[in-house]
Amino acid sequence: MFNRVLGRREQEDTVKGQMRLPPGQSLTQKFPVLHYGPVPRTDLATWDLKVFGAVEEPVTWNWEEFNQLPRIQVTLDIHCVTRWSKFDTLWEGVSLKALIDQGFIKPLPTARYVIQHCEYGYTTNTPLELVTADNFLLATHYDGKPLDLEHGWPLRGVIGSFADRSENKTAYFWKGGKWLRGLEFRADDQPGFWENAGYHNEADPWAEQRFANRWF
Ligand SMILES: Nc1nc2c(c(=O)[nH]1)N[C@H]1C(S)=C(S)[C@@H](COP(=O)(O)O)O[C@H]1N2
Ligand SMILES: [Mo]
Repeated sequence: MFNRVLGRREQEDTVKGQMRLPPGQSLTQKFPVLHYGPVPRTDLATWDLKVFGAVEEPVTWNWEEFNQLPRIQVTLDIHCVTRWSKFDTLWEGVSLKALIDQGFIKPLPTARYVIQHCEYGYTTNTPLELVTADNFLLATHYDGKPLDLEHGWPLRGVIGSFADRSENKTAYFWKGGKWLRGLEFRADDQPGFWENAGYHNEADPWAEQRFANRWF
């Protein structure tokens, strides 16, 4: 009798009670698509991911090579700056932390930031400690299936919170680049697309860091 799908509002009250709803956000049961510009048509035969900058040796993986890297699944709550949050989203892909721990990527001691480079020149900047935590993933799959084209197929960055908030540092979802093609390690920070457009550089949803205050 009670095993019907919960309504949006009931679900929202539940996650609110669990302290999982950041201030100013509301729960969505859908999966909105948000990006600037067109959706790229990627050919897996020519796709690659380049790791460069402040690393001991630059690395380039083609699609086949990328798929041989160690894989994990992560369940995250994701928070978009446009005020929707989506809970218990299941992602599968490659952990940047694992790639570094296992010596696939060797950052120089000077590396402090990672710039995600995407198709058509979209970039977003992330501190190294944020993208080497367990709540950041280089994702190929959402909910058990390859990413939809518009959600970043074949590869995207994903950042979110764990349900128990064990990993406190997180960022709004724009800090996960869709159609990812490069990871640039840097000693100095370099604002990305939305960060240059007036969005907050750190973008912590728990602190409601939506916009860079100086503009308002
Ligand atoms: N390449 C690229 N990645 C991007 C964006 C973009 O414009 N281009 N927008 C970001 C923003 S603002 C959000 S909220 C998420 C949305 O991901 P979704 O469309 O899968 O919900 O992608 C992020 N990654
Ligand atoms: Mo966004």
